[in-house]
Amino acid sequence: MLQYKTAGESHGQRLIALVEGMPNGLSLDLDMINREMHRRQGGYGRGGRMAIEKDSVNILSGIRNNTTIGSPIAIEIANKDWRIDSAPVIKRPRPGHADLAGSLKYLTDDCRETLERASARETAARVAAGALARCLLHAFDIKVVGFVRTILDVDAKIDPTWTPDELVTRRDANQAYCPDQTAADQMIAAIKQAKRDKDTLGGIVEVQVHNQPPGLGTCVQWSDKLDGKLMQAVGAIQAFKGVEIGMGFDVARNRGSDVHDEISYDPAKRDTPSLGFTRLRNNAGGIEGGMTNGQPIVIRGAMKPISTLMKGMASVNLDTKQPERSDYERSDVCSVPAASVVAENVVAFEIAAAFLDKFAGDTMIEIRNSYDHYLTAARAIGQSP
Ligand code: EPS
Repeated sequence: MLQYKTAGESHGQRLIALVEGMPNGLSLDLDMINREMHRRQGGYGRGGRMAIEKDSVNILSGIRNNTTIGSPIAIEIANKDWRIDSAPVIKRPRPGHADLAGSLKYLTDDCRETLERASARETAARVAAGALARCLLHAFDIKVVGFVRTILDVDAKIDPTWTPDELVTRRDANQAYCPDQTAADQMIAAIKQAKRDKDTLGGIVEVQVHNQPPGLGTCVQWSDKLDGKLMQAVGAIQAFKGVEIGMGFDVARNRGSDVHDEISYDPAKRDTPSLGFTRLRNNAGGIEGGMTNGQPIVIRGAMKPISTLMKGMASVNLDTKQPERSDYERSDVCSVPAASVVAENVVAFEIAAAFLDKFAGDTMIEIRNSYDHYLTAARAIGQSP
């Protein structure tokens, strides 16, 4: 079973990801992993902290000559801004942040006790684990691409015929990480205006997965359903308040005949992930019954605006209980582009985990054999032996 945990505080010594369940024999693409680390630090709307940090991974265990040996993989990312012991106390909780809920939970009048771990700095460790897992997906030509779909009221127009490679090229052409350049310009203008107004912005990110086989996930046990796992992974990113797959909440506003994706068969497509079972549309977002159905996975997450506002919001002082403006610390104006990198990589991790659940083995050799046997058998469904 592929799984990971993270450790580390925003201004602690370092961040850690511990990944367990990677098979033996997977060669790691460290350049790709560090590119993802770098992308997560970027995107328009980031604040001063990202000028300080230079995130890159140091893999401490589980590899030999950049190839996995089957043991747990410990990854560290250094925090240059390490000053947790001297960082100022925070007495005036920021609405929307973990400050107040955490102070009530941990019985403290200093919000820093909570915010250090609640901080989205921790997503650097999630990206490291997810990018590591992508090395496995790359070995099977499975592509995961994340991008910004919406910031405030600016919606990107995404052509459903764009291939994953096209999406990546278009996305990487601007600092909004948005494949629609016209929308990207408007998003950047909106972030500039929010900064002038001492305010913050949220938005919607989308992740697509292409070329994965059908049958990942399961309908058998609620806790193993792939849609549930993906929704947890995306919904657990700091500041995310909503997740939808495919048509999402609009399924509730339409009739069955307008929602479900009718099935046909095209023998010419037998060698694609659909195994020949084609659909005219993909409202299901690639998952039916908790399992991949051979269509691309489409998942979106809604991020609230950053809760640290330069102009503050109404709050109370935890000592006096008197009304005061919430505390302001150096912060981002909008980190939706960065969050799209986080979403992309946490989704990649869940797909890799589901892939290893289905094609399990101690070594890449066994996993590849299992995958090839499955595809051969699946293409022969309905044919007499
Ligand atoms: C964050 C506050 C800011 C962000 C940080 C998340 O950090 P600082 O308080 O040090 O200025 O820059 O994000 C990161 C450090 C990061 O790597 O993404 C918060 O309170 O969540």
